[in-house]
Amino acid sequence: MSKPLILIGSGGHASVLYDALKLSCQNILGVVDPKLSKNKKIFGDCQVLGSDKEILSFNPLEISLVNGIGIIPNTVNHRLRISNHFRNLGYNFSVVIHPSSIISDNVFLSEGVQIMAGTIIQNNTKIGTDSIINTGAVIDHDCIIGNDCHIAPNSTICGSVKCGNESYIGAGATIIQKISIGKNTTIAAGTTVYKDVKENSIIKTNAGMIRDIQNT
Ligand code: JB2
Repeated sequence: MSKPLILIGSGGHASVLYDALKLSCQNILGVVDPKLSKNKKIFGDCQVLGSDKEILSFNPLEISLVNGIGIIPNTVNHRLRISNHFRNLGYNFSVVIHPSSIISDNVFLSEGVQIMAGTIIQNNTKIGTDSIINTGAVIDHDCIIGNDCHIAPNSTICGSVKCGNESYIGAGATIIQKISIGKNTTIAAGTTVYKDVKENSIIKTNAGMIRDIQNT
């Protein structure tokens, strides 16, 4: 039996996670967010527990956390900061899997991975800690997705792609087979990537071809 859960954050990403958790019949104790008043309801019927310090009143062995703060370019550190803070206090982060996703039995999902509605993940793929595989994304066979990545809605990662830590693959982007994407890289929405990308790059779209690689 899985542990009761506390969801951190109450923005758009958290609301989508809440639906996925409810559909998979998880026991959700409530949401923490410093901007919300305690004992109110959010997302329809979810209890607001208060600010992050409320988590400390729960034994880390008896609950799990869900990081509801999303990853958009330049914000990854905030999500990371929250995860690191609570892991250092002994809490763990639950894997979230929307029941409509299709995931091969031979896929490795690390702690805190979040798999949203309608995703497909094929055989022998590995997803790193806390990464988000967002709505309708497809990740084919033999891929390695690093830690703290966001594979945004409707993006397509073909077979045997490697994606470094803290990388962001924008909505509708396509990465063709056997490509390596370096860590901390942003692939803009709609871009098609045909060749390897160095770490710390920003790839922008131009009719599906790589136009611009800018080292930051
Ligand atoms: O330290 C914090 C904290 N800092 C911000 N602790 C807690 N418990 N919550 C925190 N927050 C809360 O995160 C904010 O008060 C806010 O409720 C939430 C961020 O919400 P926002 O809607 O701005 O972003 P998001 O992270 O939910 O969604 C982004 O990323 C998703 C992946 C958006 O860009 C979405 O469009 C995207 N789908």
